[in-house]
Amino acid sequence: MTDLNHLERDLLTQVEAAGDEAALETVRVAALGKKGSVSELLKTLGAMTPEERKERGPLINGLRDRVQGAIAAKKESLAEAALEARLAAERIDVTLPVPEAPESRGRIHPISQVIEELTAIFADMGFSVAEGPDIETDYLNFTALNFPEGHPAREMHDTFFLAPDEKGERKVLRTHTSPVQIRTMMAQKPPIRVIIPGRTYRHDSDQTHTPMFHQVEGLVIDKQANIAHMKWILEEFCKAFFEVDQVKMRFRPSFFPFTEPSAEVDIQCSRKGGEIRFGEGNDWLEILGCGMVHPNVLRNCGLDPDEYQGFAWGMGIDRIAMLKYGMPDLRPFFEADVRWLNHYGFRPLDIPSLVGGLTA
Ligand code: 2NL
Repeated sequence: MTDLNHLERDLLTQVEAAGDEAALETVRVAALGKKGSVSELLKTLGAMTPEERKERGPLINGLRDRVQGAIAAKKESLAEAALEARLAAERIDVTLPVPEAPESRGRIHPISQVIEELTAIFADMGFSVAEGPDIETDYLNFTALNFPEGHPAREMHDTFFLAPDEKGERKVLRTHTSPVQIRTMMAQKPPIRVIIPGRTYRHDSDQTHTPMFHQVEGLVIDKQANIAHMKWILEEFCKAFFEVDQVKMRFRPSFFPFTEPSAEVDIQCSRKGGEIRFGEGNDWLEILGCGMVHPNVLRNCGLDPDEYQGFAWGMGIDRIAMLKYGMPDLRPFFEADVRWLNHYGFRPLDIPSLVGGLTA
């Protein structure tokens, strides 16, 4: 009797003391396993007389049931405690940044973005985009554009010439996008309204010049296309590109071989603390050159200057990108540094459109 009481108290104390499921399992095996203390007691019942068994049976079975019950209860409370501990220890950090969606990873280079912006603005005014080769003939790059023989731009000093071919012809890396306008005039009948964005090359390299840079030129040819149309188009372009409601412009007489008259165009700006703003202030900034297409150029393209006239303009894309987006140095444009691109680049889905503002 007292042995059974003693064993029971002992087992229940061990169950209570078990700190985790492994310790509890050890206690269970020691009591209820094949050779466990309680199992051994149960085995003694077989050798007893019926009277003895009648008396001892319920006591031993009772002991087994209570020990089993205590183990089951302890098992449940240990599992609960383990769950509580996990819940207390594990945290979801809701402040962790969500990774960018695959379709918005990567960055669009500012030059590409600005070309898209220009295209959206001029497309809205009925212009299409023309393209041409980077390697041009001397004729299309210079002669057709009314550059006289011996003009300084035709010097080795300024232009990248390729080795002469079997006919002795020296191709050039185009020094402007104008040859594409020549190609356009030779290929299609007016009215013509095109812009030509693209890579251009000059033998020039310093803080503000790279040997490869980008230009956009525009061309309008029609029977009556005149300077008033040109001024309107350029003003609408400047307002849309710099995203201002009004901007004063200044047309200064200038000279280009391919236009007559020619002008350089400044836009109104303010400069405060190194920051340039457009459409306000009393300062001026040169942004493009333009003019009425020279009659010789029209003739070179098979157009009769007495029937057709038009205007053209050209500007540096790299330069207007720097101005608009406040990029102080031109050189990183061409260094393929992902840190710079992450800073100044654009998200792939920020596609410029005039609907709801160019860069909304
Ligand atoms: C500038 C000035 C200009 C043109 C480009 C042009 C093209 C043809 C005929 C006549 Cl085919 N003109 N292009 C006209 C005036 C100025 O560029 O400063 N560019 C950066």
